[in-house]
Amino acid sequence: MPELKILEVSMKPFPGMKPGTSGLRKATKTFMEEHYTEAFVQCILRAGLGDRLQGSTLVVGGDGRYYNNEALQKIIQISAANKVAKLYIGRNGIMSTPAVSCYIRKKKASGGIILTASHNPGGLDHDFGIKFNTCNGGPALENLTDKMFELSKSITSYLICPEIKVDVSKLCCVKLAVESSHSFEVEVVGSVDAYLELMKEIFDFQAIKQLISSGFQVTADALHGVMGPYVVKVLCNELGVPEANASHCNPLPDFGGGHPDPNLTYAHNLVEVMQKGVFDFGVAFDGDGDRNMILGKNGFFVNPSDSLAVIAANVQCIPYFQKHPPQGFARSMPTSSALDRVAEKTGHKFFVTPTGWKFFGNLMDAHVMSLCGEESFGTGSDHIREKDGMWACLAWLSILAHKKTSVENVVLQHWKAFGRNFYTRYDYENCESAKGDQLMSELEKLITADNFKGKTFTASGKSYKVKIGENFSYTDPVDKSVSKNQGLIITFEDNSRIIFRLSGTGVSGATIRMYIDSYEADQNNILADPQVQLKPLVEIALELSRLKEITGRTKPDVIT
Ligand code: VG1
Ligand code: CO
Repeated sequence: MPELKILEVSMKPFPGMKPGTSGLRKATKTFMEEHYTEAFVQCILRAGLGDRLQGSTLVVGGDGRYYNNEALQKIIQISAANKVAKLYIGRNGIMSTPAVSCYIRKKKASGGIILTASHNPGGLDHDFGIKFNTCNGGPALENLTDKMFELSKSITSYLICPEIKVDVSKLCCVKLAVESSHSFEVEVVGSVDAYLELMKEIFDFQAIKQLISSGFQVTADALHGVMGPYVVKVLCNELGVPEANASHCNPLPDFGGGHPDPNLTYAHNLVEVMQKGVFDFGVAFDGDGDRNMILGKNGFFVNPSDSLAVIAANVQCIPYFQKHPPQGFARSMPTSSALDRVAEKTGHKFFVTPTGWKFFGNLMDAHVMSLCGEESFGTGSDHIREKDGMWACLAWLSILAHKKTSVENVVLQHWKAFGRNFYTRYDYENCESAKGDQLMSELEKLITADNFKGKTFTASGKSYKVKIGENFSYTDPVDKSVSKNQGLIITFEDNSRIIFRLSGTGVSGATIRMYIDSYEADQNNILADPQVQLKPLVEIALELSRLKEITGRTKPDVIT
């Protein structure tokens, strides 16, 4: 077999190749620019793997969005030229983010590359993205993504074997000989198999199957993202959910024109289906399968922060946690404090991290934390190092199988036992970048000034006295690295919080996120509507931030 040639292709560095909260996300057309994807992949390999690059093994997956396959072939060609030894690739380039994490760990791979912009819409006129995960299966930490960004500013060439083309539509193992006697292997693997095996080790499939066969009606919506095949194999084939109850399970390059984001706005289809009162349980997933939204009968919405707290309070329903009792719990800073109360009552260690899953990995690797989540519909445990949509769905089904009651009752019982955190998030998408920066810097000045503490604000008849105003900074307890500027927090005397952050996953302009968290211990009040209950704090937040004046926005795009 003649050896395949390695070419060194010259190029000019691209500006702004800075990975955000989760990978590099840009307009698809940017990734399609000549040399763009190649340059970033070269930066991942060189900066992400360093001296472990030669002879390394990588797992490659993706959510099937537009440009997935072109980018995948480039990764194959560049990996071969950079002396990577082996790639495991999900069939058709499809493998969810949690499944890639699972595969990296299972194969003891050096890392993985995931072709996804997650919940961002896909297509020629929308977004594409690339995430890099390290050998623990988790997203690359900031020190590595910073290295990638630094390299991207000076890189002037990349290595590629342009002759290689692998048919990824069939399960196969291709061995290739590359220039200077390097052997390179590509194995196309089933997207679901290894992941399904892991789920079977964690959950009692028999118990869930029994629940479903007893007439408990489950419906799932994959929003045309990567989860289609997982829903069919795990929920339908294994657990007996009729395929007719699984919607949008064919992955499409443009997600059928929608946002593959499982929230009340973008997964409104599921909301409407659930409101009809036929199904007992509804679940939707995001584009790359790491997020989940859980709904109960008649559309009862489980707030993601509550979902995390409920799972934490019911770990005994999950066999995995019986074998490995949870070490500790963690949430991201803007997530509601519902989990804090569970940790306090159950005596678990507890951590608050900045937004983004990468901050949880160190705590898990150090065995001090094993269950965590974010308000943005992400929940997971230390079975892998990513948030995991299907895992959350199965955790809920396990709890329901165990308690033999409705989703709504499980949540109500939780509020009765722990009190309720009223919570909401407002997203103002696509604001002008300069306005977003202005809002944050003016607000920071205001809330960190000496005279801010102790001030009282009143709106709609309720008053709140400031306990502290701060810009959240995190020191990783394991590696002691410091992450600054992680969001502005105003905490009041009753521990209610107003939080402002700029999104790190948007592609153009600024997305301003405003989060409101407020605790209610009074049992007579726990059924109130969060939007009514939180109105005074929303008004105070809008007043303090001058959001309307600065951005001109009178309404958020999404309310959760
Ligand atoms: C958002 C969420 C964050 C999540 C991140 C990645 O980030 O708020 O909680 O970890 O998306 O999720 P930001 O910076 O836009 O607020 V995913 O499903 O893209 O991997
Ligand atoms: Co995602």
